[in-house]
Amino acid sequence: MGKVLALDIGGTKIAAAVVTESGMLVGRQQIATPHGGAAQLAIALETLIAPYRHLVDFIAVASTGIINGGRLTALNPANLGGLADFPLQDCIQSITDLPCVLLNDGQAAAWAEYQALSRDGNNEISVNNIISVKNMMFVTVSTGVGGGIVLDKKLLVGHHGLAGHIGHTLADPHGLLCGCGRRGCVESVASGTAIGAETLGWKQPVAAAKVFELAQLGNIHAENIINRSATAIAQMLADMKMALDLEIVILGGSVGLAAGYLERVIGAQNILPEIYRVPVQAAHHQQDSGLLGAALWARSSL
Ligand code: ADP
Ligand code: BMX
Ligand code: ZN
Repeated sequence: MGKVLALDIGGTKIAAAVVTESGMLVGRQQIATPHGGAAQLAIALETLIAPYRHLVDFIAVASTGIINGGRLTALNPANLGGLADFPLQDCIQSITDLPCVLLNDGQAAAWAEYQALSRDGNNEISVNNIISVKNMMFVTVSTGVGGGIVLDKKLLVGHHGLAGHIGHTLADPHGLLCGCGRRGCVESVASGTAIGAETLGWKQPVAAAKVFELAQLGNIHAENIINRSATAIAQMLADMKMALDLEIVILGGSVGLAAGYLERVIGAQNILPEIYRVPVQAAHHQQDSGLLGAALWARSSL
C-alpha cells in the first residue's frame, strides 16, 4: 500500500514521520503545538505536511481530542490553548488530496502497543508471535491524560469517537475543576499540566519535567505531587480492570515515561487488594506509539 505520512497532534507537540510498509519511521520531525487558535494550527499542519506530500501515498493522523466525522472536538479545550473545535480532515485535505484517516491519539497508541505485545518476548503474552492478550489499555500521561482500549482484540473507537477517554473518569469529587467542566477528573490531578499547576504557589513555578528533577534531588513537595499523580492513575487502572477485565496496561506520554513514574504507579497499585492490580509496563514504542498506531490503523482501513 506504499508509504504513509503519520502525524501525532498532542497538546504540547506535533510529530510527523514517514512510516514505511515494514513499520520503520523515516524523517521524524517535531514542532511545538501552537496555542493561538485554528489558523495557527492549520499553518503548523501545512508546515509539517507540505514537504512530504509528493513522497507518500496517504496520511494517517493521531490527534488529541474527540475525533468524529472528520472534526477534532476538544473535551478539554485548555489543552489546545482554548481551541474547542477544528475541521481536521478538511484542513488536511486543503493541503493535500491524498487519502487521510484520523484517530484519537490514545486510541492510535493503544493499537500500536497492542501489536507490539507479540514482539516483547513475554511468553505469558505471546506464543509463536501470536498475541494471547484479549483486553488491554494504553494510557498516556502527557498534556492531558488519554487512553485507548483493546477489547476482545479489537480497538474500541466508539460510535462518537469517545471510547478510551479515561482521563475524564473521577479521581477526586472535591478536586479542582477540569477543563472539560467536571470536577476532579483524573486529568486534573495526574496530567503533566496538573503537575505543573501544583507548583503555581511556589516562589518559582516550574513545569512537570522540573518537578521530576526536584523529586530526584529529594524535594518532598515535588515527590508528593508526582505520587498524587501516580496514585490517581493506579486507582483509575483498578477501576478499569474491574470494568473490562484488563490483562495488561501500557503506559506512555512524557510523564508516563519519565524516570521513576511507572515504579510509583506500581507502588500505588501494590497498596490495593490483589484483584485490583493489573500488570503495567512502559510503551514499547516510547514516544512513537501514536505515529505508528495511526499508520497501522490507516493501512487496515483504506
Ligand atoms: P503531548 O501531550 O503533546 O503528546 P508529551 O507526551 O510530551 O506531549 O506531554 C507533555 C507534558 O509532559 C507536558 O505537561 C510537559 O510539561 C510534560 N513533560 C515533558 N517532558 C517531561 C519530562 N522529561 N518529564 C516529565 N514531564 C515531562
Ligand atoms: C485530553 C483529550 C483527549 C486526549 C488526551 C491526551 C482534548 C483536546 N484531549 O483528555 O482526547 O486523548 O487529552 O492528549 O480534549 P495529549 O495531548 O496529552 O496527548
Ligand atoms: Zn475532565
